[in-house]
Amino acid sequence: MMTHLELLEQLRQITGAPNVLTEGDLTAWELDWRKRERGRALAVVRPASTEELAAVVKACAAARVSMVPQGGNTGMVVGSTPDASGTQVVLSLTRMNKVRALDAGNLTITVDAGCVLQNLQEACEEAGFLFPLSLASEGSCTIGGNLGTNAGGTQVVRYGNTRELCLGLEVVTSRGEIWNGLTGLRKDNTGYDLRHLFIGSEGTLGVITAATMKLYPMPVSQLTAFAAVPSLDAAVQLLSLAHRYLSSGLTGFEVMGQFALSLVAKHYPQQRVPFWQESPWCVVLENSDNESEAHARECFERLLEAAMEEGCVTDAVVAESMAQAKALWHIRESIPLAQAEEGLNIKHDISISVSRIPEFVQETNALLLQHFPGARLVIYGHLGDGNLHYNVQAPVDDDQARFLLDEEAPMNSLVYEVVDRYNGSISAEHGIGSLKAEKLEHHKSPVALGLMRSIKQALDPLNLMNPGRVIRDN
Ligand code: FAD
Ligand code: 2HG
Ligand code: ZN
Repeated sequence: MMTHLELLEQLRQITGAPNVLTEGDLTAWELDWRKRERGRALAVVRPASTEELAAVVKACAAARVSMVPQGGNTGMVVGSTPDASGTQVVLSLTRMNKVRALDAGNLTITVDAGCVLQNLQEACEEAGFLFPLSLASEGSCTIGGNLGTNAGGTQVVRYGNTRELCLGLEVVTSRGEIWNGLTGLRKDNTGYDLRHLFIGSEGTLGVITAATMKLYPMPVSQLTAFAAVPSLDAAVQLLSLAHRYLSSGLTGFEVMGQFALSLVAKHYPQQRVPFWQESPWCVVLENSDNESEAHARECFERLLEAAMEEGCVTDAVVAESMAQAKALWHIRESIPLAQAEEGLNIKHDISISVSRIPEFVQETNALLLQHFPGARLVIYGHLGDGNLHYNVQAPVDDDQARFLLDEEAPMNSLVYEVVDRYNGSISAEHGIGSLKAEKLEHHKSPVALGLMRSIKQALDPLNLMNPGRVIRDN
């Protein structure tokens, strides 16, 4: 068997020595975004093409060295960083970042997996199209990572998750073969749809190297409103009205609790956060219109008038300019960053049916505060999709590290037990990674887990692709 030193030499020959990092400060690749775990890599390898990546995977497989695919390293569940063994190779895709082709007639774009999401959005915009995937991490996350996690974000209510935006993939398998499935076909029933196995597999089945994604016409007008709502019930009522009044124009519907907004006001005082002091909940909503700005405004005004009449909105602002719209969205997008400023925290990225969310929050809040007095609830998220970030910050003046060590496991059990009773999901959009791998075993049926293990065994028989993530080896 090849030694590690021999493998490193081979990797240098494939990618060039400067693209095999073994020394110096590797924090950017070894520490996860939430600073939950620090790993140690045998090497960080940065191939420039699919062929180079395939050769790297082949070499690692021959040496029986496991690999961790990594894009922007913005994942929330410790899935893209190596473990602490010093024996894993990080496959960093960020040098593979080109737009390969844009087919305007077919409304598709084909792009390397390491392309940063924002660059992809901008390339589409320059060509007059919308690529609707939108996350606060878009300045650094990659389309490969988005596909690997099946990321959600703020436009799912209209355009779906990353999975719904993808028509084809190119993948390097765990054996180092290249599968070219880059079709721009909207209909193709020729056997199992392999693309769907790799999407959301978090690097555990193979490495996504390119993708063909759907494009949409750029809406003529995009209007944003920020509304104060008296309760979560009122927010759900507003959502129903928004579906009715805006129909497919409704492209974003996010809810934000008062404490979540107070963190933005506290850590980013330059941002002017409307209504947070007087309202327990706020909603940011977006109306995209293909007719005209005047039409978009008219629809929004009718919606907000009806909502105020029904008492589900107490106050609202509609952005007057693109800059104002951006500022309102920026408030929402700053919540995870403000939470990170506040300190280490516990995240529950859960989904349940929209109509049951108010009841779920009321019940879980009461249980949680009974068992963990003083815990501070940071509740916000993609209400339009039934996805809440039901997060928890340590009590004021408590030691955060101690809080996580002692309280995270029992708190997760409590929250997820309620999620189960509501037939919900313990991971709506962030995935499983290593943080939730043990939990998955308690929340999936033995049949589902058995099928997942069979897929893993078939596609990665040597368990070299991101081992221990998603489905554990036991
Ligand atoms: P990484 O973090 O590098 O990797 C994530 C996972 O995908 C890992 O398991 C990794 O092994 C795998 N992977 C990476 N690249 C590939 C590849 N080419 N082939 C196969 N597997 C691969 N997520 C949401 O869903 N919605 C949000 O609204 C959202 N908002 C966020 C806001 C902030 C401020 C931050 C920091 C994160 C947010 N995230 C959100 C989480 C994160 O940005 C997404 O999960 C994103 O899709 C990860 O992309 P990445 O390139 O950073 O992937
Ligand atoms: C968001 O919606 C992201 O802002 C991050 O998914 C959520 O930090 C979180 O819990
Ligand atoms: Zn989210």
